[in-house]
Amino acid sequence: MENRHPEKAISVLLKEQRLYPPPASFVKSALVAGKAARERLQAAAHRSSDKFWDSAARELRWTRVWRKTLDWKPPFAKWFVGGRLNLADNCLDRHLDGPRRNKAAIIWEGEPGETRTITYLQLHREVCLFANALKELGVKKADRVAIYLPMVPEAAVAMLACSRIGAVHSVIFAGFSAEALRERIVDAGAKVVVTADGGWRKGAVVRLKDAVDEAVAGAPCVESVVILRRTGGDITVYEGRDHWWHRLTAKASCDCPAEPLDSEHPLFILYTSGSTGKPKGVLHTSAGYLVETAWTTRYVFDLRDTDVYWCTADVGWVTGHSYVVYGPLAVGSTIFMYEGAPLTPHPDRFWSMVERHRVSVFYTAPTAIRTFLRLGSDFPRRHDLSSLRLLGTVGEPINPEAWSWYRDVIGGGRCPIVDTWWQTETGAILISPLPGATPTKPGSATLPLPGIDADVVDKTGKPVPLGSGGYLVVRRPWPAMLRTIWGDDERYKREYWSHIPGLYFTGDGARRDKDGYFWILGRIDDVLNVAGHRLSTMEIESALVGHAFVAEAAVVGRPDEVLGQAVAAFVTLKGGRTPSPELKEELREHVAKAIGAIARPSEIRFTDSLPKTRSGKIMRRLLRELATGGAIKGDVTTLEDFAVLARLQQDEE
Ligand code: 7RM
Repeated sequence: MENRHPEKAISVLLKEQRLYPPPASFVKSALVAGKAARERLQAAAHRSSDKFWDSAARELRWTRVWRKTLDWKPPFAKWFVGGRLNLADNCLDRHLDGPRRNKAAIIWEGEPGETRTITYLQLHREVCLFANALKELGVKKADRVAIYLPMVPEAAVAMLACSRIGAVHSVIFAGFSAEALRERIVDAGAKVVVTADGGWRKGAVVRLKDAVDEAVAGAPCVESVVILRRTGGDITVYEGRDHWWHRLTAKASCDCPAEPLDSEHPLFILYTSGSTGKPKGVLHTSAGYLVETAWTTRYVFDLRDTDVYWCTADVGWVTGHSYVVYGPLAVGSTIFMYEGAPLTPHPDRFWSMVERHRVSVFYTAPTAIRTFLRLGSDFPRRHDLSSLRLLGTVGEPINPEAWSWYRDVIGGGRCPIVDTWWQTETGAILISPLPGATPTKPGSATLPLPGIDADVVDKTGKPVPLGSGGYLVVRRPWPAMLRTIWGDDERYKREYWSHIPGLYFTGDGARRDKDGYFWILGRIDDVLNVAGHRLSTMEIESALVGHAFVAEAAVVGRPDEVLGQAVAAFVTLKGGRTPSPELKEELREHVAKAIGAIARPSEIRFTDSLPKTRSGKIMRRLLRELATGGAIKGDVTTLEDFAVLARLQQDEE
């Protein structure tokens, strides 16, 4: 790719000057309150990161205490060496001796509208039953179990049942096709697949079992399929191979001691798309992962026992692993979980749920926020959102326009926003405000959390001066980091540890401002070079979205004889706005004014939607190929809506 050299310093042209101190009412009772408290934590972690993580680790229940905090043989890390614990024990059993015993662990709402509340005691029982059912199917320690379920409580039950007996789960997002599913099942060598007859999405049933049948036909490693009855639809049950969840658990004992597992026992594989070809199976292990997800859940979301916490991510993504299931349950929180689509049956579905369940902490993705912004403020304003006290975002840089709308319309101006930067590979949040202690700037993930040594460097690993752009790296290992790529240590070394000598390379470009705040510029592949100027696609997009008519924008570079690269922008308009040549011109000028003439798009294309992955990330690679006039090549299995691609290609003609 031609854009891999931001060491020349990414031109940083957008100026976001606003600074929001944590609201005083929030600071009053925050877990980390005020700058001094944050600096004390930071300093302690800096003096001895081992001691810092040791004390975080002591918050968990261990069956054997670790000998050594970190064993680092670059690039392979082991954390809490010699220790033993069990994740399900920490997420469930540990809470049963105190007041959390009968507290709601999960409050769930299905898309058709039914609700369920499951206490910690009940969840523990369900997990034990299902763990015994897995054992009955021959699942042993370290065996892989594929989970292909909708957002129902049983998804969490299945994950926790695996971790209870030391099986390794591989959750595959229920929106993936049979082929994507087969590829992941085979790569992991899964023995059992856990699925449902179907799930509800946008008022229709997604036929999960059909996809599993097709996938398993090409996956000889699979011995058994477990089917949860969710929609009650017609499916084929293959005698001998297939088992109903409710039949297995009806026969199972509810007595299932949690298996004490080595700190480095593999916990899960999660596939993430690489830049080319085969998806990467990111491997996470037990103790370090739980120590850091629990710590960040408590302190980034400032969680207490009275909160109702809602992270809108699907369990098929890392956010669903770390911040729907493991982190929140480890700290004994009440999780709200929703099965379906955000606008079903009405565009105010989310706000109605916030109101009815009194959600207090809400964590979602910028793409969702932009969707709501586009629909207008009337929908949230119909509901009482006063229960909210903290908002979070993850997944992409958030443009200041969406940030302000989120703060004012959803948060009523009183909720701090935590913009959390992390990756499937990092396992836990690494860069984020502490909501009672870090002043925020719209669009910045602010500062690395205590214990995290992140930096912005050039190709040789030298820090770039404040204000310039470069590569986002992490210098020292952290407990929840990936341990390898499943079955491919070489790829692990190559992808993460070979770009910049001795440092973990995130694949993201970033800059730090004069206060040391981190501004994520997006994937390095998304950085443009226009006439020798490094431009961040995100900054141009942000400028476009700053125009009153624009809902969403995606910017890519296309080769240009004169400029090196020319800026091509794909733009969707807000409801009621119509495309016109005049508007194109206006938008080009708008960008030139906001950023500078250098960033003025050579080309603007209006479209009714953008190609996205199912987690909401814009697939710029596809747009780049379109803008370059070429055919779409390479992996499109992660694309959410194939019709978008067809429409975009049609717009061409
Ligand atoms: C959690 C998750 C990781 C990539 C990462 C970034 C981008 C994530 C932010 C962000 C700017 C953020 N895992 N990213 N969070 N960019 N600000 N707060 O999304 O593996 O699916 O993606 O997402 O490019 O490298 S992920």
